Amino acid sequence: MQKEITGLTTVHQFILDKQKDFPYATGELSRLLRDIILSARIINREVNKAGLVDILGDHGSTNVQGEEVKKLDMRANDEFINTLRRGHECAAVISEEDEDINYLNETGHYIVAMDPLDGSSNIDVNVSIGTIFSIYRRISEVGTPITVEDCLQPGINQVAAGYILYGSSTMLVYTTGCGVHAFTLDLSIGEFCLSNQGITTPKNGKIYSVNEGNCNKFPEGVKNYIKYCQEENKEENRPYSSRYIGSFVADFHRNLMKGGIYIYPPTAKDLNGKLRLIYECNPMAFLVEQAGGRATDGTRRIMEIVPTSLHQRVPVFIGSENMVIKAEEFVKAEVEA
Ligand code: AHM
Ligand code: MG
Repeated sequence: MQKEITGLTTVHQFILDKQKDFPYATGELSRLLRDIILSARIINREVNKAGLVDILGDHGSTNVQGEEVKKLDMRANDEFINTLRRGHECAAVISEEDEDINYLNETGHYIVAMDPLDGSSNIDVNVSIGTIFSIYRRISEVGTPITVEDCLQPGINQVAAGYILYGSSTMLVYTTGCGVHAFTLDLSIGEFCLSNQGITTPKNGKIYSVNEGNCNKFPEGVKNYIKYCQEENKEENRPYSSRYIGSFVADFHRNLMKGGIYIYPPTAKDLNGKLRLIYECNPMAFLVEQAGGRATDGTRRIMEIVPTSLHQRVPVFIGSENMVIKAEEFVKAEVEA
């Protein structure tokens, strides 16, 4: 269960306190997190202005200063990369928005992977969106050029991961492998303040999240699991509730806190589903496992899959442990039938 919180702790105080537990820590990871948090605060400001788009100028149009107005997801991408470039700890950034690796500082120790603004189809309609990030230590020697292998590491190599949810309030949720902690942005002081320490997700939930509009294109095992979720069974608390925002960060966050399963399965059109292994699935898998949950592609642990390309997609079943195990049983039953 979550620990009780006394007083106000900012995310920076919290990170520094945690760093003291590791006497050999150099502070570089803390500085990297600080840069990510700074970018998040700037993006939060932009996201909050999204409704003013008609006044400020639409995407692709020219604003009052004569500059072309960029899409918000591209602006978020630029913001993160520029801040990380100035910070020196980051050797390279890989992003859902960029085809290739962004090479920053050869002397940096870390690779940052990110989806700068996930669920961006929701921006124009004022629905929650999010930023997802994860951090890897480079494999190649510091001071030499970053290699593709540095960027294609399995999720088990992540040293930190997290997301920022731009919702009814703005929250930062992250892990460095010692539990999952959440911070809420207090706009009056401009700081993320500790709101949930040591989050654990329920082993069983009552929510399933999947785009049911695609159901006809799902594998039989997934269709059967959805039917199971909808069946009447008092002892097992079914039927479950269906909740799907279409913003991975928001759907994931709700399920993390309340218990539930999020599925983006293979479809007849996209055998690997839609979500990206490196930018979306690995960070969430790290978080959910740290909170006591589970993440697989139906058969394999997400974090053990070795990526073969930067933008690789993967089916994902993620959330409360027992719900994911049950969904896997349905997937397996189809394979064996
Ligand atoms: P995006 O990275 O282009 O925003 O796409 C990812 C989003 C997720 O946030 C969301 O869960 C999913 O796509 C929704 O997809 P769909 O509309 O196919 O259900
Ligand atoms: Mg995305």
